[in-house]
Amino acid sequence: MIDKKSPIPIYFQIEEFIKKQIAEGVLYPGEALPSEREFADEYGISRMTVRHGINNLVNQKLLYRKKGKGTFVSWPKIEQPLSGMTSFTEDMESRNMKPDSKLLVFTTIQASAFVARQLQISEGEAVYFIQRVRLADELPIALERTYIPVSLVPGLTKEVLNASLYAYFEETCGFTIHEAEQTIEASLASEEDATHLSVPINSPLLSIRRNTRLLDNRVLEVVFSHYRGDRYHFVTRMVRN
Ligand code: 16G
Repeated sequence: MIDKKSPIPIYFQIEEFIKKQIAEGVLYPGEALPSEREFADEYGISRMTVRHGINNLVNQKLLYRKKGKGTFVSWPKIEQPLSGMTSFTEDMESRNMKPDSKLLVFTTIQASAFVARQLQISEGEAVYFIQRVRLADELPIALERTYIPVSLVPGLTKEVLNASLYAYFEETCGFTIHEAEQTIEASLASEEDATHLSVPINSPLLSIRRNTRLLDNRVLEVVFSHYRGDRYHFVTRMVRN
């Protein structure tokens, strides 16, 4: 595995070796790496060299350290294309990950002026306020705050919110979800974000607002989501014209 006679630096060979083990699934996300000493002893190299290679992979975010516990394999980032309009459930299922939701709040409130403007309804109209932690393979990915006009979906229940909202809109309500406007910006985790997303306070997040419209132009939802910056990235393909 490690060729000491090769002109390729040994720390780099260690990096490549660990990367290969991750790619081939020998090492899987969340798994602890052998200690630097074990590596060094096994391949007859110095711990300094092992640390050099591992540090590089920590800097590339392929590995992460937990104080006093060791070095672990990171989870690959979830990639969301910005072309098609998908639901969280679809995003995760297309990656063979198990989507889940933890419902924190489900209540009916009167739309504030701000929410009313977002939903294009009158101030004071009844809206659902839903707060959910979205999980993939049991790990928290995003904290969503959703507002939906009650008049659009008067029959919404708690049970629906444990599964896919979009599936409910389309299959049960017979709606045609047509388009959305989405904004994405950087933010830092508040105490509440940190608690629900299992990240330290002030960790980088992606704050997303999505206003979704039905085919008849009514606004179905406005959703404010906080995605973990270490687990999610967006990809867009562009054509130059
Ligand atoms: C995504 C949407 C959110 C929508 C949800 C429905 C973003 C930024 N947001 O999370 O607007 O409400 O999907 O997901 O992508 P569901 O059908 O799994 O409940």
